[in-house]
Amino acid sequence: MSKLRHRNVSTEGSNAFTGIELKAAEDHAAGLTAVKVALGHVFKEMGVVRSLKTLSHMNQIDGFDCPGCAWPDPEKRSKLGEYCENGAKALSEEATNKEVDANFFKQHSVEDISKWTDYKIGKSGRITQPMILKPGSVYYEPISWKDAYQVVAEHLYKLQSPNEAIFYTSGRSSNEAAFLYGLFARAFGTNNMPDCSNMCHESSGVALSETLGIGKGSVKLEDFDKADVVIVIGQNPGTNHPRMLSALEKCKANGGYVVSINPLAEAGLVRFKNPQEVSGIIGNGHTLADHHLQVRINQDVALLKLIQKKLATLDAVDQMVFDHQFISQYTEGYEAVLSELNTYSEAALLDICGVDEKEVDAVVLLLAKSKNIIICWAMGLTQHKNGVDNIKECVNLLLLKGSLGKPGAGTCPVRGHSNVQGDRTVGIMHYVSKTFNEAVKTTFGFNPPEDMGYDVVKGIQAMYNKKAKVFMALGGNFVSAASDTEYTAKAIQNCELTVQISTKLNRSHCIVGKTALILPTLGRSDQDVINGKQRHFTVENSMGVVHQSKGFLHPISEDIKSEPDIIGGIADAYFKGNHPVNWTLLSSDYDLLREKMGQVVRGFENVNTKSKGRGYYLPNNVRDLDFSRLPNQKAKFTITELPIHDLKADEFLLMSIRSHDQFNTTIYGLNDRYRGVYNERRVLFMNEADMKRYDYKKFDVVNLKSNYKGQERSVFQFLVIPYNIPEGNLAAYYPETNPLIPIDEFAVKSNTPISKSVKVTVEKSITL
Ligand SMILES: Nc1nc2c(c(=O)[nH]1)N[C@H]1C(S)=C(S)[C@@H](COP(=O)(O)OP(=O)(O)OC[C@H]3O[C@@H](n4cnc5c(=O)[nH]c(N)nc54)[C@H](O)[C@@H]3O)O[C@H]1N2
Ligand SMILES: Nc1nc2c(c(=O)[nH]1)N[C@H]1C(S)=C(S)[C@@H](COP(=O)(O)OP(=O)(O)OC[C@H]3O[C@@H](n4cnc5c(=O)[nH]c(N)nc54)[C@H](O)[C@@H]3O)O[C@H]1N2
Ligand code: SF4
Ligand SMILES: [Mo]
Repeated sequence: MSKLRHRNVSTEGSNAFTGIELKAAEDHAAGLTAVKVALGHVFKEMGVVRSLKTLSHMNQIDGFDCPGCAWPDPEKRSKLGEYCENGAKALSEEATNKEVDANFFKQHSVEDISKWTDYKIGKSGRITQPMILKPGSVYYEPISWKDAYQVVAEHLYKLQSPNEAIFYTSGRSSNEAAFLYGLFARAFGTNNMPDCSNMCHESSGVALSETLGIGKGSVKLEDFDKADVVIVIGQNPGTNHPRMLSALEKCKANGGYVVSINPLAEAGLVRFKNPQEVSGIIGNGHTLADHHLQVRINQDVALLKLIQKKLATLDAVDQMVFDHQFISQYTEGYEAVLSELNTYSEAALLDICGVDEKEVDAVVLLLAKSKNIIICWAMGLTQHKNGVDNIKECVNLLLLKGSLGKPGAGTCPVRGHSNVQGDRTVGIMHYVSKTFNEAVKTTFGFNPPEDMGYDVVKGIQAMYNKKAKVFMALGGNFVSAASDTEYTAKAIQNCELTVQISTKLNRSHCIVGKTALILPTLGRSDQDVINGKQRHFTVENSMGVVHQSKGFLHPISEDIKSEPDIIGGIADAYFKGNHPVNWTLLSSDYDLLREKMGQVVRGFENVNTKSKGRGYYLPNNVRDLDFSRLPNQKAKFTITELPIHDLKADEFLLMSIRSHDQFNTTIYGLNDRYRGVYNERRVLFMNEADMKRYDYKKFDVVNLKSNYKGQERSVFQFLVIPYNIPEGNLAAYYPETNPLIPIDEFAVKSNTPISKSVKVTVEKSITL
């Protein structure tokens, strides 16, 4: 447990064990257990009547969008309920009856709270009133909204340059809130808008923009019904996007195949029982993944090159494997990629990726005869030093097969937070878009700044070096989510002011600047009423559908405000009427806000009307096979290199992953049911051969260390458990392992921390 300056707070909380139990890893996802577990969580937090009523509105047309992941809703919504176990958990977490109020903060100092586990902190409840932590104090005190806004305004005035302020966003915010927040940051004069996606799908955005001209995926939900093959690579949908399993199921029902590429044999991809079908409840479910390629951590480029090389050999015979018509009409760089593949031997690639050759060959044959291929991916590809290249190799494969811009084919980066894609679309970005800025100028009458802002990593470094002094967060849990926890904590503590606009309590409310504010906000499921009229907002899902979302629950407190109202309040206090934008009007009238958004953001014209009902698809050039935005008006094949890790003899590659009972830093519970781990998060998944080699027994207590550029970082007290994971690879949960990830180790071009390939050593813990 580490102690930090000016308040004696902990970055980690308690690392005491909670009573581990292991069972066989489940070989299927969903099924009746999922329904039971889901309802158990919801009833406990919300009560039975309130839960059932609320759940019946989730993901329904005219209801509210699930606060969980960004997976889209189907055209037809099931009356039985259109949500999964983890959606229900996300709702119960947000809509809990428990309150974090002034009394709570009187009883618990930030020092005390910080020593709790993330699980315990999160379970405290919903924050019900604005609070301030004054310099030197360890107890938050109540503050009025007006005074809170004034505190922010005064700190902003004191800055020597607008670039000393940082405006972070997490992907739960609505389009309206994110647009207004970005507008305020620009009006204030900075592009310092780091976003959770910098730690998430930024590598996808960079790779897809460079190769295909749009930083988003191209498939629609119905494409899964038409695909010959869906490849799921570096993603664990059974836990993180559970309703995606229904889409995979449909693909298979229509004769398609599913291929999983993952160091772990994740439950959802192996077998799946659909609780909405009787057969799913009483039967055994059915196999989802027809092939599982158990790749070594971060050796996907080797595997993808091997697959392409083998496909090229087959194509050389009859020119029937690749889509040569597509390649010549729409792409550039094909010959270069093919000759680069020739520089590798199949044996070498096979050896590097560690996959069984028979399995690779089976997949190659399948791909050779398939025309419509979808590739889905998530953090298993993006969070590596070569995250951008990982995705470029996926694009190469799709280009070879002409699997873009037609039904049943395309790119599918599966997004994390429910509106992370929308937040970026409406202007949360640290880089500068000339067209966006010009539209802001025309619509609002001020000049947005033109210098590049900080992303997450650069923002942390700026705070650490005291170049930034005010940190504001529209949602999220920055300290726990970012890499290099100790460094990040110190960076935050260097700030003069930190402001958290939050629904629930988390560690980032304890590890704060000299002055800290908590501004409580409405969640997805809450009714947003002003002057007796209910407002709704819009979100964009992972497939570019913009639709409306309308809360259902009466808010837990009268003293909570909507995100736009809070941003408007801050902007008003800062500008005091001396600005071309009427912030009070714009923030309170969402219809007006949307109208203005339509004048600035491409695809948002008439969003007020178009977003009603099922919503509408935003423009997507890949769907139209229009690559005119790219330098040579062609989609681009790219050449990538194999990643080099230079592991020392005793070093492992560690991936930090999510358990089944968490949403990022929010811990729903202590079980990882699908992997068979119960009542404990401090576990280290290790191959049995490695355990033998290093003489580890099940439940041995170990510490993990990373050593980059001579700097040692450690986390303590993890229980070794034998698991089906490639030799030399390890897995443990995020955020417990974040202190091991150096701040300056991130993906080339996207700056995404290397959360999935951290070099570590393991040592037995000496317990006294
Ligand atoms: N219930 C729940 N849902 C969530 C979240 C949550 O925490 N809980 N988080 C949301 C967010 S923000 C996001 S970004 C997504 C995250 O969704 P995922 O990316 O599915 O989440 P992770 O647990 O990080 O899992 C990464 C997967 O990649 C695999 N993997 C790791 N390294 C490699 C590699 O080198 N190669 C390959 N091929 N595979 C690898 C891991 O074994 C694991 O199966 O989920 C979203 N949905
Ligand atoms: N080691 C490691 N680190 C990682 C990852 C990893 O796989 N491994 N994954 C990365 C990824 S993919 C992501 S996206 C980031 C996540 O980073 P963040 O988005 O910063 O973290 P979350 O845990 O999602 O934030 C949860 C908090 O958001 C607040 N919140 C919830 N709903 C709302 C809302 O509607 N409005 C507002 N204003 N606040 C709300 C609550 O206070 C809650 O405690 O973490 C990254 N960090
Ligand atoms: S798949 Fe994602 S969006 Fe759909 S109900 Fe589950 S958590 Fe919510
Ligand atoms: Mo994410």
